[in-house]
Order: sequence, then structure tokens, then C-alpha cells
Amino acid sequence: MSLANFLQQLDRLEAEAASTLGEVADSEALETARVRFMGAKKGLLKDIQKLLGSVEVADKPAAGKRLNEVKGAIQTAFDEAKQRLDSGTTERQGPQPDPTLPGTPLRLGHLHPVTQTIEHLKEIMGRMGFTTAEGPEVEDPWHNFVALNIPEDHPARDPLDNFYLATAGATSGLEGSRLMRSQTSTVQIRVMETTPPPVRIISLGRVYRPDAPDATHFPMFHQMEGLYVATDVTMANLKTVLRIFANNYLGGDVEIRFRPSFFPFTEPSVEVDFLWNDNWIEFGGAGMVDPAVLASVGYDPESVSGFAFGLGVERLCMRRHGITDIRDLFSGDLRFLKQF
Ligand code: FA5
Repeated sequence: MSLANFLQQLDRLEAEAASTLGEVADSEALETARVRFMGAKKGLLKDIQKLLGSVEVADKPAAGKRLNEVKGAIQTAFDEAKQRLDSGTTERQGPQPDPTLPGTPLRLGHLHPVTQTIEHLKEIMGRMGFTTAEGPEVEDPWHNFVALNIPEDHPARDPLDNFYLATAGATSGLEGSRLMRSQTSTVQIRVMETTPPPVRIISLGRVYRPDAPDATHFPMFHQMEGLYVATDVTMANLKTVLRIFANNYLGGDVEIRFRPSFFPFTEPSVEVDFLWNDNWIEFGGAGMVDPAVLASVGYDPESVSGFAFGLGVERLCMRRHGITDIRDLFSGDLRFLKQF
């Protein structure tokens, strides 16, 4: 073999080894490269070394010298690659990332305005000694109606006014069926069934009604139920608690009014309104717990009395934040939600 040919093969090997070893990204690739270039039996260096025997005797010193140089260069490239991997820097050739460039900002979310309202309401009522109770959203007619003094033939039980769920094995009319609760008053019953008086609770959660959506109605909305049963609870206590609540949540100057009304489970009953843009808007119903309800959960109506209320959470949230359409709250539009 001619000296020129031999040296050309060495140059090619040196270049290939430098680029391969300069780019290995893990120890597995490093080992593959080691075997390929420096392997004792089948390595490429070994192959070239074998060709040295066919170089002219006169050219051997020059060929041997260059062979040793290339061996050394490959060993150095291998050592550098190993050191780079050991120290954890996998710096590659070519353009390097600039660590001083500003990063991509994280987009921080926040709680939905209705959830924020719920937390705020819990905090205000908590300061008046009301603890939080919970109940299921899928209810039976006993808790949604019967125990609340709403008999089977009452219009509030109409299938057109409720989301009934199909129930296998339902026997007598709607009695065996289940429904999405239409009010949080169900939780009054669940709490009184399991707790002897006195009770002082609120319950916040979703309720469902087939109401056509408009600016103040949505088929799914939230209510805050309140219940206080003890000895000698009067209508004056109810009005005081609701006034303190409204002043705290809506501001000291909010005007509220109590309007005589009817609910099967309270007697007497009122509707509670606040003034908004020269209009009275209803934000809840309330009243003294009907003695029949106290009896249905095993309380003695002769020795305890109580008040209850149920307020629309969205309407409170809207009034506080100046939101004019309840549908905006559930549109999922981040441009709207980001404002709160
Ligand atoms: C009730 O649901 C009674 N359970 C309240 C109650 C509790 C009375 C305890 C007495 C004692 P009403 O149907 O009026 O009452 O609803 C209460 C509030 O829920 C309303 O004042 C209103 O603020 C809100 N609300 C009712 N329907 C909707 C709706 N479709 N979308 C948004 N909010 C609603």
C-alpha cells in the first residue's frame, strides 16, 4: 500500500472518530464508539494497523508516526467524551441554548368566581358560628320533598319542574325514583335526622332545575342553605343573621327587604330581595322551620324552634361583582373569568 493511501485512511478515521465521540449523548453510545474505533480485535484502528505491514519499508517510520498520532487523538477524544458524560454536561456541537433568555411565563390560574364566592360565604357565616354540612346531589323524594312537607300531589314535584333519573324497579309513581336535588333544603333534613338539636349549619352546593337560561336563571346553580334550630329561635334572629350576612358580603349600604311568601317547609315564609339598579332582585327564600318538618325528623316542635334560608349563590356573586348575566359565569370564556 502506498504511503499516501495509508495516510488518507488515517485522516478519515481520525475525522470520523472526532465527530462521533464529540456527539455521544450517553454511556451506551460511548461504549459503541469505543468498540468501533478502539476495539482490540475488530476496531478500525486495529484494521489500519494491520495494513502497516504492506507499506514500503522506507515509508514505515512516517506511517508509524502518523498512526501513533491518530491513536493518541482518538484516545483523547474518548477521554473527553467520557468526562463530559460523567460531569453531566451533554453539550453538543453547534448552536448552544442561551440560558440568559427570558423563559416562557407560567400561566397561573385561579378559582372560579362562584367557588371564590362559596369560600367567602363560608367565612362570613363561620364567624357567626355556622359550620358547613354536605349532602348528595342525587336525592330521593323523601329528602327533596316528603320530609320538607311537600306531598305527592304538590306541583313542585312535577316532572316538568325536576330532573328525575330513570330508576329500575320504581313502583309507585315518582315515589321510588331519584332526582337531581332541586334545592339544598334536602341537607336540612339530612342534618336533623342525624344530629340532635341545637344545630347551626350552612350547606353550599349545586342544585338542578329545568329552568330556561336567561340573565338571572340557569338550569344548574348553587345555593347556600342555612339552618338554626335551638330553644327560643325567632324570626328576629333570622332577620338579624340575614342582615349581618348581607352587610358583610355586599357592603354596609346594601338595601334588603323581606317579602311575605310561601314555602311548604317554613311558616311564616319570606322572600329576601336586594336592590340592584333600581330593581328588587330576589336572592333567597327563608322562614321559620315548619313544626311538621321538625316532627318528620323526630324533633319535638314544642321544645325547639328554628329558622332556615336558601340563597342563590350566583345572584350574590353577580351583585357583588356587577355581573349582569348569569350565563357569563358558565360560558367557560377565559376573557370573562380572568377578571375575577
Ligand atoms: C328555595 O329553593 C328554597 N329551598 C329556599 C328556602 C330555604 C326557603 C329554606 C325557606 C327555607 P327558591 O326556589 O326561591 O327557594 O330559590 C332560592 C334562590 O335560588 C332564589 O331566590 C334565587 O336566588 C336562586 N335561584 C332559583 N332558581 C334559580 C335559577 N334557575 N338560576 C339561578 N338562581 C336561581
